[in-house]
Amino acid sequence: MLRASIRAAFAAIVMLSSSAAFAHEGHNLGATKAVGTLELRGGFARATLPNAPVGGAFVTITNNGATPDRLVSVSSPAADVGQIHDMSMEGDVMKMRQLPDGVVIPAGETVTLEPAGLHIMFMGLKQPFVEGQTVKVTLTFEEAGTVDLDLPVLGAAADSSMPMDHMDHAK
Ligand SMILES: [Cu+2]
Repeated sequence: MLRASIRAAFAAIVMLSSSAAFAHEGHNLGATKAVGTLELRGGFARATLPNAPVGGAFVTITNNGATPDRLVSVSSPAADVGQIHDMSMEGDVMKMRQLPDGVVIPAGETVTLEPAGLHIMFMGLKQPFVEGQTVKVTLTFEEAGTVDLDLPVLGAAADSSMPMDHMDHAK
């Protein structure tokens, strides 16, 4: 009895630590892709619950060029609408807002879209994002043009950083 529960606890720890290690080493993250002077790496989407209306996607963008570029739009065949969002603390409350002008990628700099920060939000999901599968995403940049990514779907652990009002906004 005791032995069984110790074993279960140990297995849970091993699972947790191995998935964390994988994420760190980038094994689970999307392939690096270049478009124009931009390099995109470490992309992923977050698993969603069945019937969840929204899902988040994240990627790191480096601009190796001498002029700024701008991420102007996002889309996916898996969702009706893609938006670019920012998240910030207002007092004790996490607030989310759409960035209608997109995100500037300054020359020579890296912008990271990540949980609890800038992110891509898909609304009207046609099916849930399932861990282990991939989501096709198209990013459009002002200068560099469009780039297609196959984002691996990672577990929903970081969803705890997503505020509940996420479900309501931008409807
Ligand atoms: Cu959002």
